[in-house]
Amino acid sequence: MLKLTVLCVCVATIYGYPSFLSYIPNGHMVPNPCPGYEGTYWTLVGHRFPVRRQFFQEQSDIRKKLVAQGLNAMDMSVSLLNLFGEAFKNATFSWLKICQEDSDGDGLTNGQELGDPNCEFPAPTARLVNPMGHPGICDNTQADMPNCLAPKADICPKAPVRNSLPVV
Ligand SMILES: [Ca+2]
Repeated sequence: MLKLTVLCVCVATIYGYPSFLSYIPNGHMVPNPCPGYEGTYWTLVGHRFPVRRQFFQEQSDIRKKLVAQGLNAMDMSVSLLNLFGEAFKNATFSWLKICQEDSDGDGLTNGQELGDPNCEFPAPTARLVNPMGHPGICDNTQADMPNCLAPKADICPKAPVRNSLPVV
């Protein structure tokens, strides 16, 4: 049982490791499109959670639920990936295999969303532009999204609580 637990932690941690961001264009500057998170980045692009703190909290919560139900915790890492992360994993972490896909169904290719519209990354001559969206969340503001697979309402974490100054 101890070996299984260690393996589960390793698998989940590997998929959350930031080095995967270097496998995709502009991986460190993907905007967080969720309400209340304006101006921040989704630092774990392939995951359902934008930052490591939320990732590890969710990982811990899922582990506790699975253990309480007597279930196998091996499914934990899969459930923490978003649609883009699943596609990336299924493509054996090859950007060029999924660049032309629209993982979240919002009408923009993954390449358009991450600033590699011509799918040239990781070539040194790749002409990258700033990312225009998140490849795992429907955030196309230029068109309707009838084929959306990942609506913000289902993906976005709760808006952070802002500290406010007392009214004097
Ligand atoms: Ca998107």
